[in-house]
Amino acid sequence: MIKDYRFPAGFLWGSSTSGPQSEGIEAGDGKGMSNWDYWYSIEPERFHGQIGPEQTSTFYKNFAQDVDLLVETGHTVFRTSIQWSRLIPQGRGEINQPAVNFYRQVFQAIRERGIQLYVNLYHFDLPYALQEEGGWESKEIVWAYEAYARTCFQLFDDLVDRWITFNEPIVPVECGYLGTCHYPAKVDAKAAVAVAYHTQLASALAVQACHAHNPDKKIAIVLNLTPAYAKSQDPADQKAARIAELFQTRSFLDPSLQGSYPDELLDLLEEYGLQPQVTDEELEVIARNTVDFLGVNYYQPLRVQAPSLTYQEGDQLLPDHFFAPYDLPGKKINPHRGWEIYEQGLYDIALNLRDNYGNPEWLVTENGMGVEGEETFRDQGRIQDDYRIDFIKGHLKELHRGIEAGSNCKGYMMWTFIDCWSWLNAYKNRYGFVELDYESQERRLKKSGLWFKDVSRRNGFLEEE
Ligand code: BGP
Repeated sequence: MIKDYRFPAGFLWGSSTSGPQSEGIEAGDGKGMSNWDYWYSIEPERFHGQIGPEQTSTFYKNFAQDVDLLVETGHTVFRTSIQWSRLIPQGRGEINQPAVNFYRQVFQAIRERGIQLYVNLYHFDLPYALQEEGGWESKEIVWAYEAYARTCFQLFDDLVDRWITFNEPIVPVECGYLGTCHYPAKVDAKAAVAVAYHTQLASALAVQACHAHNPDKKIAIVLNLTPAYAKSQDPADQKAARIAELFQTRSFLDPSLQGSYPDELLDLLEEYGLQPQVTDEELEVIARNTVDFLGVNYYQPLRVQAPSLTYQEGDQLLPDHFFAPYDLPGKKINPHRGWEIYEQGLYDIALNLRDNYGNPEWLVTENGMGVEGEETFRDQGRIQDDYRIDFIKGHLKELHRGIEAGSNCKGYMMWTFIDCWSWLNAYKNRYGFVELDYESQERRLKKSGLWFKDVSRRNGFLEEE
């Protein structure tokens, strides 16, 4: 039997990228140093192949050609981000005029093709000058971010369909303050909590500023909603999953959508002496400025079990004291990235939003498959990435099921339209609908790019089942 996976009228099809992963740095472009640029300058060996953030997929130079590729791959929506360090090189104060020209040209080019444009203000990239002042550990950065957000609304609001405050704000918390794969790569739970709180406050201030600038404009936050699945029904495993979800998901989801933090999370912070410094006014700002819609990035589930580590007074507090990873036997996996593939996670997210968060409007803002050595799949000049098509299809089927069950999802954006630079992994894993020949900078459509155009045109796909 052939099943028609058709999506609701007006459903948006596209992809996401970020400024720091796509633009690159050109001589004379006036860009200031970001935390990534700085980290690469002092520890290039941390970056795969020692390829740093200045050598990304050269969107700064080639955006006109890349925007054509958006059309060729059926985009009706596209998300990118402004680099704070490009627009305001020192984080505060002077604006870099070439950056204004660049972003206006890019945004105009996208809109002229009838593609909806979602612009994110922050994708893991802080101007280094602000990092030196303490980065997100310092509340001062919140006000600097608010001023930056206001500047963006003033300069670009006429060209932007929808705004986004932050991409995956829990990631810099986890990776930069509880782990070591983002700068400043230190492990300090109290600092991690302060960073998370300051980011949430900054997000709410940007929502407020966006609406003050243009009451009709919608603004979201993008969260990696990784559902936490317990190893078993055992109460200790169940508790571990609940706490993992509190830390990794609900710490931003609840304040962003409902305006307040879960009591259980606040109790835990108090129990371990981790509370950040908050004022009633700040909590009021968070309460009053929830987002208009939500972006959801989904790659993999989080499988957890009861922790094996017990916290002793004086220990460095770690997530491992609350939950331990659980390796599900026989799981489906993308071996290149080491991430489990669990399509049903998207359905579970859809229902969680429907049932526990008042069924807000949301979009999938990232989902994708990074593969190493894709050139081995080249046949007659084109990368035949059937694995990527299967990956997307599998997730779209679960999304379709969630939408049929009433969840309010309005679009799907893949990560990403062209192979791009990826933080510490640089160009190891390729994600694009379009192949980037790193040496020649030549762009070539992959099979998935052609397939996606067809999906977008027919607003879904047919599948023999
Ligand atoms: C998300 C980020 C993206 C992108 C993607 C793929 O978490 O928002 O910036 O990088 O993951 O992950 P990676 O690049 O680490 O393979």
